[in-house]
Amino acid sequence: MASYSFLRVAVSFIFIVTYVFANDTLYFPKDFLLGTATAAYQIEGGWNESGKGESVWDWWTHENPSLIRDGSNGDVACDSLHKYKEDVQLLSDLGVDFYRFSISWPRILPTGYANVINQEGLNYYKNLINELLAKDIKPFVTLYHWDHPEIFERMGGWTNEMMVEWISDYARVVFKELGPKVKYFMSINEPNVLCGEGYGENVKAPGKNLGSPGVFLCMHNVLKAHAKIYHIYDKEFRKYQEGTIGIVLPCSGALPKNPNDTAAVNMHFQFNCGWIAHAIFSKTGDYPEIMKTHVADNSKLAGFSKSLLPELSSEWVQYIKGTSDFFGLNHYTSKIVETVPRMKGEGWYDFSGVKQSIDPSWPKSASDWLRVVPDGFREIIKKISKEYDNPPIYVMENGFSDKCCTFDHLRISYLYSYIKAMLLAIYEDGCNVKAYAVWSLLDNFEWGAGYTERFGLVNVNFTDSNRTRTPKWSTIWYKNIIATRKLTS
Ligand code: NCW
Repeated sequence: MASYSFLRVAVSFIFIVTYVFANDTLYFPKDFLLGTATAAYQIEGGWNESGKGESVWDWWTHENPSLIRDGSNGDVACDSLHKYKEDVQLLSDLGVDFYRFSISWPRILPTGYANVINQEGLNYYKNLINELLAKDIKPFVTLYHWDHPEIFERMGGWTNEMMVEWISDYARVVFKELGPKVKYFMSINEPNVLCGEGYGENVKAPGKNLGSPGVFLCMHNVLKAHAKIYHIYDKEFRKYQEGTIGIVLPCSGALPKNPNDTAAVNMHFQFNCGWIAHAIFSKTGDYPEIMKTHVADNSKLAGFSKSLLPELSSEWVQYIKGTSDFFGLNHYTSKIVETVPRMKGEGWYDFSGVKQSIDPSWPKSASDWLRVVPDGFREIIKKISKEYDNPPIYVMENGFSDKCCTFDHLRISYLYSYIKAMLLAIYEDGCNVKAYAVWSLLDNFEWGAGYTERFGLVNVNFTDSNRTRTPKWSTIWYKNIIATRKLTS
């Protein structure tokens, strides 16, 4: 009996392997979801229309045009506030299963607070969702993609723990108003980038430039905010709305300089991905142990009497643990890492004690930070799966930037190699990846890079007041992938 079962398993295995890998073709698993992503400030425009209040990004770009590479802003962006029907038609032509977009908090709550709801702003999202559903496209809604109401920044923004309450009140309004038609929510996009570049440095709004202490404090409050948002959904809405909710983390890959230096890979992971992920997805919760020790030691060496990493009380550790139904992963690129005794630099990443570099032969994109390293994608998916007991992984962003062109063959080859790496992680490594989104549907306002770096499947003409959209070659390529549910070289 036992040997029969073994034979059956072996034959099925050979069949699956032959089927999947024949002709170098990889099929997407059944029920796998394919989509694209955008974010409110990057595409909507209408910065002071529809009763919207001022966001921190409105304020930042208006105050500091010299900090944006081309001096631009998101005042009009892709004008999706007015052109959302055209966007949904593009999505429908692509054939996507889902569309990930974010809600502008000050468009719904112009004063920031939940006691004044802007019906016109709310209607914009209701109309967008209805349009998507009419075309059989699932809305994936991010509550917060960095554009909080400016009023809160005057009170310290994410360095003020009151943000946990303010964003929770906002989340409750979104769940109540939009939740009946939305089954996939994401709380917060990329805490590390928000806190690192917006609070530690002067690269993104609000440009607080507070160094490492500011980053640690911001991350601490963002983590608590996420947990509270999750519990609100879980306790007050899930029963009636039957949806899912998770956080989206930016996890870059790491390849060791010295093949035996697994410590460097792990250290990089814990400081990059694990910082938030360990508290939410691990069995013990809390910040990663290695991070607590390392930051405490380095804080001492730097002359601080207490670790710069704030402590999570045992109540908070319990409250935060388990607060994500899926692992939302944004991944673009990787680094080469090596262990060094102690970094002397003051940069916020330097606290990790890992030296990062790149291989100059890795193909470039238009973004300094983005090199093409598909193996790193497979590795990071494996690491997340191993570290957190194989959670469902939703890849919520992956994409490539260039400067122009509708014949975007470099984007196609990037997407091909990354999707292949992901499918190998599923089939060969047993990882539980369930969804994948290309960043982005449209060329859009790329934060500090303005309109100089383009991530879109669809070209947008930013000099034309109509913001004409022209699908690139990658649209045709991705449409074929979605239609056939397979990746062929
Ligand atoms: S800036 C950034 N992005 C781009 C942005 O358009 C989107 O809104 C974000 O979610 C594309 O995806 C995210 N990420 C900054 C990543 C910096 C990572 C540095 C990695 C070094 C290895």
